[in-house]
Amino acid sequence: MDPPFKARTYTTPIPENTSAVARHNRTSPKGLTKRPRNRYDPTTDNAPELTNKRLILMLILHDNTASGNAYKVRLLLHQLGLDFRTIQYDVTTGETRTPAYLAEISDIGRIPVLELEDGRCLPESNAILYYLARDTGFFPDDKWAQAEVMKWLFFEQYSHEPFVAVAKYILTMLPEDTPRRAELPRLHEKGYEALQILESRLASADFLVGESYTIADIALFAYTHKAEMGGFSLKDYGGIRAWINRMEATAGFTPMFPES
Ligand SMILES: N[C@@H](CCC(=O)N[C@@H](CS)C(=O)NCC(=O)O)C(=O)O
Repeated sequence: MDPPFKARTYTTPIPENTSAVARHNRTSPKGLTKRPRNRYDPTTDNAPELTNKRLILMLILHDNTASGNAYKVRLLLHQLGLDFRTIQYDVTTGETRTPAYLAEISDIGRIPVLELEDGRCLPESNAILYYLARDTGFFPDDKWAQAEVMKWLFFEQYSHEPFVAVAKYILTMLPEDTPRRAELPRLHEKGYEALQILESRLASADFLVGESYTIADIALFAYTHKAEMGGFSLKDYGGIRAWINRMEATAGFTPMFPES
């Protein structure tokens, strides 16, 4: 069992007195203010005045360190070698439901959201995986294989995450006496159905699609490898456990809880 997560905010030294940069200087989501979508266009805007520090425009992940959906994106960003910063939100207290968040970051009201350098914000973990992976080795060229990746992404969102992730959420993020514990038997029944489908594939294959590692593996790995936090046992799922070991050996792998 992992230790309880500690929210962290990464801050990068940045110049002051520039509106574009001020938006990057948020260390708390409570500080969000309304802002134009396209924050800085180098072809038309005057460059912000620089101090002795450099202007840093980089990808921002609106994040929560305990979220498997957010971890999918962090893992792929690491494996692609892309620089990014994160802004942390408490997902148990409505920080992603404020009017400012809904207007400025995502009308869906959840993390993860990938904010591009030009200020556009993309929600939905699997859409973000697709956006980042499309022209890379993490997404196949073959049309059939592409559709198979999509199959697993939709499976993850409809048949796996609503059970495996929600059980983890109830057991690790809510108080011990939450009435939501009554949901656990059904979540476990449906979650094990999803794990069995994964096991059927992984008992005889190294990865979910074809012979190689794709974003389908990343999407399913996130909550499957932490299923025990939701009260599931992977003891009888040898194919899944071997796949988890293969995933952890991929180049540029980063764990969900780096401090553990
Ligand atoms: N389908 C979404 C689900 C995202 C999601 O459920 N995010 C949770 C954290 S894992 C959240 O932001 N919860 C806060 C809330 O719903 O207010 C995805 O895959 O990105």
